[in-house]
Amino acid sequence: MHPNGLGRKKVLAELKKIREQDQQYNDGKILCSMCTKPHPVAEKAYRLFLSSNLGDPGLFPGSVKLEKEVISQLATLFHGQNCVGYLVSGGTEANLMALLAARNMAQLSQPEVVLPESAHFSFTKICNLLNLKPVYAGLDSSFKVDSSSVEKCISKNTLAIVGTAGTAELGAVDPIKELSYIALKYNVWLHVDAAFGGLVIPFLENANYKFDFTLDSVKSMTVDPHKMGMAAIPAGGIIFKDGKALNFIKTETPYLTDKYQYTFAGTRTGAAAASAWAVLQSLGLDGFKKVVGKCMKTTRLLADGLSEAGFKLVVEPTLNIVAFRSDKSTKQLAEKLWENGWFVSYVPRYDCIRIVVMPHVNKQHAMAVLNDAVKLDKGN
Ligand code: 0PR
Repeated sequence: MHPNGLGRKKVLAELKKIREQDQQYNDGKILCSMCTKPHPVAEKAYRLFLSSNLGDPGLFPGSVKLEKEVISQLATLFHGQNCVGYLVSGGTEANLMALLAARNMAQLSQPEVVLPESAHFSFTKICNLLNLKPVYAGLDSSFKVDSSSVEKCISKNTLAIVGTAGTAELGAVDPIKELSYIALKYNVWLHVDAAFGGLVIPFLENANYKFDFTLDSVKSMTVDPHKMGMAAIPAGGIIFKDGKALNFIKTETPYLTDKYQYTFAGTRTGAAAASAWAVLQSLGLDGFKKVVGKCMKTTRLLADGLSEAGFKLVVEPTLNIVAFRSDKSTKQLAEKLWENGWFVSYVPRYDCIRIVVMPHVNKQHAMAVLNDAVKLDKGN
């Protein structure tokens, strides 16, 4: 720290310079991210609620109202009634809260959770923290979890099954309805990780994925406004079908304005609730349909272009994620794309390049990365 302080002007000038070291979504070169530039209304809303703390609800009833409304609007999107939930730091914490509730409710001495091989790595952290044994179920040829494999993984120690509605690597939507039957048969909790897909799938045209609260066994869902919800980070969402779940995750907070807290984090910014709320309210269902429609159109264009150029798609895209391979070294191509300023992911599990077509990625960006991929692959 500087002994006399540098003063606001100098500090801000310095910060502006440092910020230039970060990549900017607007450049359209960030193709490996499930986050995006916050919607302009989200930015404004965030600033308005910068000092609000959802960790002490009695002081910030306005912010609490926004959080409740965001959860209720998301729950409605998934046909839930009387659901409860919170806005947390992200999908990781949302998934953690779901499995914490399931674990504490089941009270098994050697608890296990059945996870698809494609489950997000947050579950590895969560199993570690909660002392759960992960039991991995295999995938089918389109990279969705194979429900017969899930059933084989069930034992007397199973407390929950996890299904993903929009996997992080390929955007695959697990057969949640089939998982729901299995969960019902063995009386275990079904958690749906729709961190990414939750704000894509309901707005797809001609798609009919069943993954919501109308399925009996779905007890909790993760859906993140800071991904396709275009809210400012940190805005993850956890929704429980039944308020009773909260009894299993409550902690006494005797001297606070509320006597119990249900989230893992104590201090939580109300700005996240405001920014998520602002986007949901301002875009509405039609606005989301347009955003998702545009992302899907660009996804299709990119996928078709890559196929025509001789690349192999790992799978036909279901959501706004394209995964492809080269006949030559895919890993090297990914490295070359990075050297040329295209921030794509290389996914070792499938030996593929993954491009997430978020709202900041337009048709021109897609065509430009396609052209560069073709050029760079030739020299590979
Ligand atoms: N569940 C799913 C299905 C996810 O895709 C993710 C994150 C999570 C849970 C965890 O969410 P949080 O990261 O909010 O805790 N998916 C992205 C991924 O792993 C996270 C991400 C976002 C990574 C932006 C990079 C990046 O630039 O790809």
